[in-house]
Amino acid sequence: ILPFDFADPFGLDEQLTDEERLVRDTAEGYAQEKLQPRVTRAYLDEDFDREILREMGELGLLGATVAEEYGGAGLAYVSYGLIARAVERVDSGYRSAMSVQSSLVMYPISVYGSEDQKRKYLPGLARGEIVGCFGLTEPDAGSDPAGMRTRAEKTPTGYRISGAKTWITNSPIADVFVVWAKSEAHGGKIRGFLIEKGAAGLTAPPIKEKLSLRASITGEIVMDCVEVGEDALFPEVEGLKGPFGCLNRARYGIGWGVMGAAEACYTAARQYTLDRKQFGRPLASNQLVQLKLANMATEIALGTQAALRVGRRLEAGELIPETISLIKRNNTGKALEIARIARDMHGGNGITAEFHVMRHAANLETVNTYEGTHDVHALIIGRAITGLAAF
Ligand code: TGC
Ligand code: FAD
Repeated sequence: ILPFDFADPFGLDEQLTDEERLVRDTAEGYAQEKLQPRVTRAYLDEDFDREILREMGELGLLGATVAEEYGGAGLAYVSYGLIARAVERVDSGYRSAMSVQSSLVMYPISVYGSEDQKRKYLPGLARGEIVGCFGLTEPDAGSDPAGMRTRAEKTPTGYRISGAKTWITNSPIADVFVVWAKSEAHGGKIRGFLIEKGAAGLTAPPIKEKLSLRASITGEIVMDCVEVGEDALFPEVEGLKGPFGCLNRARYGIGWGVMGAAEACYTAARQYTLDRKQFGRPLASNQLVQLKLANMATEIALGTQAALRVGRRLEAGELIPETISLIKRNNTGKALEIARIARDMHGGNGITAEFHVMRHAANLETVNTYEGTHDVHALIIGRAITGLAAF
């Protein structure tokens, strides 16, 4: 009989390779030493420090799965997941910045882009010298991106793009915008375009006063007859499978990332209830408290194993989008529940910035909504179970 490890009941650590442990330790070290000390101020001030992307770039944490010849780290999917988990242990907003740059900007350029696009953008994005954003959602097309209104019209030299995207992570500080639009020249099919900051008619106003994900910067993308050349078009992909292909990777990363936030809340609640005494004994000696901790440990152990399984299948070339929906949905829902309960277990202290748990809970409200809401992922899984689309 071996002892129970409260922080890793199923021995996740033993299931990793030496390289993966090294990546994890690098990401954990950076997140705890450099991100944790600045997160409270950033959150309260609603400020995203753009330098963070440069720091992540220096450590090879951006575009982890992108080939080394284009500046990526050439790592496999589990390593990418471990980076997301380490960063989100500090704040979901910092993981957001990393996952947008990696999965929603570098990934599509690396698989849908022309050779020129790859050489032009990927090395700078990998170093964090340039910032990217991903524009799919519109004011009237959130869960149903097929309903987008943004249009690209053909011009003699390229395209003229008009429309508005909203809720776009990093857009106010972006240098390059991945924008999805219906292209008249391609039979109204959705196509991807790379627009550069400074293009005439392009603006990206911030969305202020968020009560969640405050250490992440969010904005709109407003395109008023923005002219781009033919070289701005992703040549290799057409239809919604373009953006969904990126979302598969980002949602997978979220499946890992939220487990980091959940672990932060669980370990904080464990320590707090061991240290704090009421009725003459530690809070942790009460059955109700132990039940909550047992539930947290169980969900985290199951959630990380599920994320690892999906990661290993991706590494084997087995992409089953519904299994990604399963971990994005379930792990985020469980992490949100864990953060709310950890907040409760901290009593009055739990509502302060100093104890972090309420910040995680507030952040996870967004994570439950973006990249496909909790219910939309249920419908994706439901469609696969029944063969019937319910949306
Ligand atoms: P549907 O008919 O299901 O599919 C249309 C085409 O797309 C293909 N497809 C996929 N391809 C690859 N991976 C997937 N997961 C795919 N899912 C679908 C499909 O095969 C088809 O291809 P083709 O060749 O036949 O045309 O499309 P639908 O319109 O019925 O979809 C419905 C639904 C609900 C599944 C979908 O619209 C959906 O997932 N909605 C949620 C929207 C969403 O996730 N938005 C995310 C915006 S980005 C974001 O939130 C970033 S947050 C960043 C951060 O800060 O971390
Ligand atoms: P809606 O689609 O209007 O949904 C509202 C509610 O209705 C939800 O509960 C939903 O589950 C439910 N619902 C919708 N359809 C159905 C149905 N058929 N059956 C049952 N219930 C349904 N988008 C990007 O493109 N790029 C980004 O970088 C990005 N970053 C974001 C950052 C933040 C901070 C936030 C909050 C959002 C971000 N998003 C981004 C947008 C995000 O993807 C959308 O908010 C999300 O897809 C939901 O769309 P919506 O907000 O329009 O909600």
